[in-house]
Amino acid sequence: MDEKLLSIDSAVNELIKKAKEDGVETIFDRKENMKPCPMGEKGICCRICAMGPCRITPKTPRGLCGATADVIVSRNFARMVAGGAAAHSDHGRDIAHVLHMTSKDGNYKVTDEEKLKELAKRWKIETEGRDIYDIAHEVAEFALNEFGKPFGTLEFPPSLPEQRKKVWENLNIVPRAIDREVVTIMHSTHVGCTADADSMLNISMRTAISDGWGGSYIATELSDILFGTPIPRETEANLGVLEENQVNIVLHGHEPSLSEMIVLAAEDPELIELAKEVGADGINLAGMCCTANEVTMRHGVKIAGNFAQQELAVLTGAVEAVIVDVQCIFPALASLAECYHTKFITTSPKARITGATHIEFDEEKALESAKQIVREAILNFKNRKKEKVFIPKTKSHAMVGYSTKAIINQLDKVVNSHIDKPGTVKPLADCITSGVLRGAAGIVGCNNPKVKHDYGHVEMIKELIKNDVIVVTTGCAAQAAAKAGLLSKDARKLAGKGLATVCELVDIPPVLHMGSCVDISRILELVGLVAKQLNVDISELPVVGAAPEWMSEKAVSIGTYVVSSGIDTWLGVAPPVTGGPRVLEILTSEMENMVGAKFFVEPDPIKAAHQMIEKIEQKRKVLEE
Ligand code: BF8
Repeated sequence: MDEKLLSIDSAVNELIKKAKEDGVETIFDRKENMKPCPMGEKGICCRICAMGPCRITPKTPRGLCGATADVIVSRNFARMVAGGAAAHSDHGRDIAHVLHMTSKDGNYKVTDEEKLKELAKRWKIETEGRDIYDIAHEVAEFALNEFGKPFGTLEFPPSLPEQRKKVWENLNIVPRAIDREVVTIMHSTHVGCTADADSMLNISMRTAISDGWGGSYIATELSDILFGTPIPRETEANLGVLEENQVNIVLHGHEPSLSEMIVLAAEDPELIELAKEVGADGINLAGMCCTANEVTMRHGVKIAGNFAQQELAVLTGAVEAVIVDVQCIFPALASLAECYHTKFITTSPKARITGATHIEFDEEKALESAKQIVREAILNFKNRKKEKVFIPKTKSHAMVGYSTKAIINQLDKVVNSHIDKPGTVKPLADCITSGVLRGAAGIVGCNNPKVKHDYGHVEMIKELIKNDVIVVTTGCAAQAAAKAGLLSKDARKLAGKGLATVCELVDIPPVLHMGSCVDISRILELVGLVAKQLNVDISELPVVGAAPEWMSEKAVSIGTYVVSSGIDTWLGVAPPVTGGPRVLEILTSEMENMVGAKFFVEPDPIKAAHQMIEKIEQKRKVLEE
């Protein structure tokens, strides 16, 4: 294994070296020995019933039931969409339950009353003269109904252009209730149901749309109501944010209902005192993966790293606890933590991990629960072994927290109030139509050891901003950008002239951090508003998407709803569909006729960026006609 080739991040390479010295294994070692199954890679292995597993080969071109390669591939793809949509949407549901739990004197409160009232009005919930918590509870009930209502279709937000809705109506892919779409996939992929790739992909699009414009959108809006709509903040990113003399707690996972309470608990004077009693200078929180995005954009909590760095945080020997809830958590953390003093604390019954310390997070007694967890971490400080500690120096400055509202606030700085109304995306739309900005790109998604760590994200972003394409980013891609200094206002020196000028005038970095993966709904909202401003469909905008290092089922759902929303999307890793020629044809070609966008697969991020720029220029021509 050549460490130099594994990451563009020096902190990662230093810690991979330490792993060797310490005699412990990480994902980078496991990757060496893992040979992905060639059948699985093409999507042509069917494990849906017990007659098989059936593998499609030239000798066995059909499964025992007669399913063709395309049927098998399309079912496997649909199940990935269902898994991803379920994870995002269940997160949204949990947040809705927390909103339902809010009270004036409780741990969970309404923070953004204005947003709550706006949403209530949209959903025709009375707001006049009512207690804010009565409104909150009714909004929560309305949201919860969106998951399982028996009749009607999904309640779309006003950012969805009418033209887009028409496209979906014509294809009969307007989602009904969110859970219903996930269940429909599980049913349709059962043995003896859908055996038609075209139909299977239509069902997949409908489910994915229910994630992006439904479950994820709800997760974002309700999180903002509960914990505040993000505003631009300064932070720092990379493992260098860990502190030698403090109790280091890494918050990893997704749902802000846990992390928000840990942030509060870590500010408790008694616990800070306890930290001092055990010999530390204080308590240092650092985020990992999407939880990092949630707490950094609302509190400026520093970012320890992204998906591929979770083991490396433990390897520093300076982390008292890794506290996790759901999604994207390596089970490997349990055995790795045993080699150090780190407590690996699971908190959700949805994600229990053998070998972890399980302290169930009780939302009814949220702060008390959070304090108990933080106390565990503090008491563990005494077990830290000085000789095992190595904290890399690397960290970068970053600006985070560009919610749509925050972006509009920034744009208001350049509005000539004699001509235009403030509070709209018009200045952004004007920059795009005038060509000062050539277009916009959403760079999102994970780390995947099939790609040199962070290389895909960082190189693609650099190439795009150099060519006057403004970038918005979420998830682990956002953290790669943060670590590479691309979320800093200084990064405007890497931007083309047009983008640099806009950044200067509007006082923003060229790459805007929009949050966690469920917050891709913020990107949908922004592009939807720009499309409405220009009275066009989203598919007509010079806007593209990419997931250069994607790996999760959530990313499959995201990619599918982004393309279904009319945004061409580039993947740096091929999805497991190459064994189904019809499936491949639909995803990479025919979807364009259906929804006005399609998937592209290009492992080289620079080449992909140029394909994206070419697409942007094609769309500009049509827009300018
Ligand atoms: O939801 S980008 S590795 S952390 S799946 Fe996971 Fe991928 Fe990171 Fe957040 Ni998103």
